[in-house]
Amino acid sequence: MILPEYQLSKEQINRYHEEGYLGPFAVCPPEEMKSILQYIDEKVLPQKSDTVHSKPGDTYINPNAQSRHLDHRIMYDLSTHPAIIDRMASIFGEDLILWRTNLWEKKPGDRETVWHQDGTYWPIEPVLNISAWLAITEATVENSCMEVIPGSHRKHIPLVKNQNDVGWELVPDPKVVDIKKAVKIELKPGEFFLFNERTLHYAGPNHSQKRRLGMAMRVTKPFVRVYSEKLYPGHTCIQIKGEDLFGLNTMGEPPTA
Ligand SMILES: O=C(O)CCC(=O)C(=O)O
Repeated sequence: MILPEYQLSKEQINRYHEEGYLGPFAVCPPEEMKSILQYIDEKVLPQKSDTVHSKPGDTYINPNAQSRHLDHRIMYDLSTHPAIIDRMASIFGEDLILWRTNLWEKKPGDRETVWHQDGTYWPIEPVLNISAWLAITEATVENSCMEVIPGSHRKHIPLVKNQNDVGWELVPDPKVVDIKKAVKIELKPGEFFLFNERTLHYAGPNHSQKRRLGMAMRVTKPFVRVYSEKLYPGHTCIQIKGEDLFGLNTMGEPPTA
């Protein structure tokens, strides 16, 4: 069941399909993100774990920032807030699997996240996903808000060798990426937007003195095979809505604490 306040209209669903993204929406008012930020800083990001690894292509991501909804209830509850999940269900239907989350931190002076299409790098088949990018701190043009190219999800951009040294080995051919069409998505803490697995997106360098932290939730359908073992040993998916009639994936339970 979708809560009526989070049900997207037909017009919004059409816009998502036309443009490859939708939002912003809010999970909570900015003040409520303060305690979550404090929790992340104290309990999530500093925690070193041998079982959490980054993957090629994720080399600049703090390994402790991957799928922490699997070991922190607060992160699980945030990732699966009905304001996010019910809007996703308006587009994808009731049966949903959360297969990954990422915390994305940009400290003052940090480099950009290059233009990319997520699905190119992901171990899922078929490549079908809806992401939410949630601002934990404010995300502005100065401190590296996300940018998207509307309609770019319609085609796969061929990959070429990355010419700069920002983490990714292969990137969509910059000659084909029309950045004049980019839309900058500034968000207050607690706001998020939705985007497609092929929507071209980017986040600029952090030119400000303010740190920027966001969290991305990756959600798919039970008929999609998720190669969890390619993320890291012991990684699991979690059924977050509806049912799973396929049994294709390694499933886990939400953390209790
Ligand atoms: O936050 C960022 O810098 C990039 C986020 C991103 O690429 C994603 O969520 O897919």
